[in-house]
Amino acid sequence: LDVSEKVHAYPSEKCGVLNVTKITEHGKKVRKNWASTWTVLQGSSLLFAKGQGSGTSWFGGNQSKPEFMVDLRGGSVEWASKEKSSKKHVIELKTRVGTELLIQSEIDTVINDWFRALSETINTHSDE
Ligand code: I3S
Repeated sequence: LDVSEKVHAYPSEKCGVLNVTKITEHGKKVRKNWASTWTVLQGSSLLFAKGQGSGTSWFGGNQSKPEFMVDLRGGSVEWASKEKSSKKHVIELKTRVGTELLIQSEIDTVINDWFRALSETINTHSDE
């Protein structure tokens, strides 16, 4: 399934606006570029669409497709160390293919819920 098919094939378990930046791609460090990002957890996939402030139109049709997707299977999450970011409440997500993302919200309940959801997803799909 490609990304847009996936969106329709599985119900979304969780979605919201988070601050996201990639820090590593295929094991290589990349420059941080924090962006407010509409984030959707769907099955074992995490989908991102940039610049969707409210996010409500995202599922409305083809006008705005996910820009980036990571497979959570075989990945890991942990709270980022101070060396990784000066921001508060930062999750470090590592994927099996060597992509690392930082995911942040100013709202601690929001980021705690995401931490739990991502951890549970990774654990649930750990034997795939
Ligand atoms: O880890 P760094 O390099 O200190 O990350 C900061 C920079 O990416 C900075 O951008 P420029 O170096 O392009 O000006 C960002 O504006 C900061 O937000 C980054 O640090 P935090 O600690 O916010 O992740």
